[in-house]
Amino acid sequence: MLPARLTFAPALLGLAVLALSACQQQPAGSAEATAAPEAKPGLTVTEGRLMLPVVKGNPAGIYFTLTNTGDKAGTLAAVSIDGAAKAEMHETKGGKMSAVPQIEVAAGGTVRFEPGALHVMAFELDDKLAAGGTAEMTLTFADGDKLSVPLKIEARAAGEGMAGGMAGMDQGSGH
Ligand SMILES: [Cu+2]
Repeated sequence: MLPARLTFAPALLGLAVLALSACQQQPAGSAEATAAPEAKPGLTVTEGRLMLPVVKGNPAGIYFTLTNTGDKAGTLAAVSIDGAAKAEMHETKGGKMSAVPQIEVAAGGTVRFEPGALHVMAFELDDKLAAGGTAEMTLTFADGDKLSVPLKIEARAAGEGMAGGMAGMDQGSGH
């Protein structure tokens, strides 16, 4: 009887410790779930950056990679930038830039927004958008789902390799 009790007690203690840690984990897990309400399942944004214009008052270029790891296609319908009055999806082709109303990201597919190609432009920038900081970008999908991510704000250096693509953009945005 005595040896049985001795081995039973540590087992009970172990159960109590397990129950305690389970209780502690639950609130942390649910807080995490509510902290990111604007996350679309299966869709992620990486390498998000906002390139400030060389000339103040010109639009900024926004570049990122949108990846769909889900099994359903997603249709990106609108982009907004916290700190910009307006943002549009554009595509540069043959030196000309035109607005793109929506972009489909196939299941398992990737869409790149990059200089001289598909990109986002943001207009009427707030002064709070400064190089070295971050700006929040919100993507709105055709089904109403949203995805918010931070963009790294960068200043464009004169004579940068992407200058050719940017020149086309500046030209197009002039009218
Ligand atoms: Cu553009």
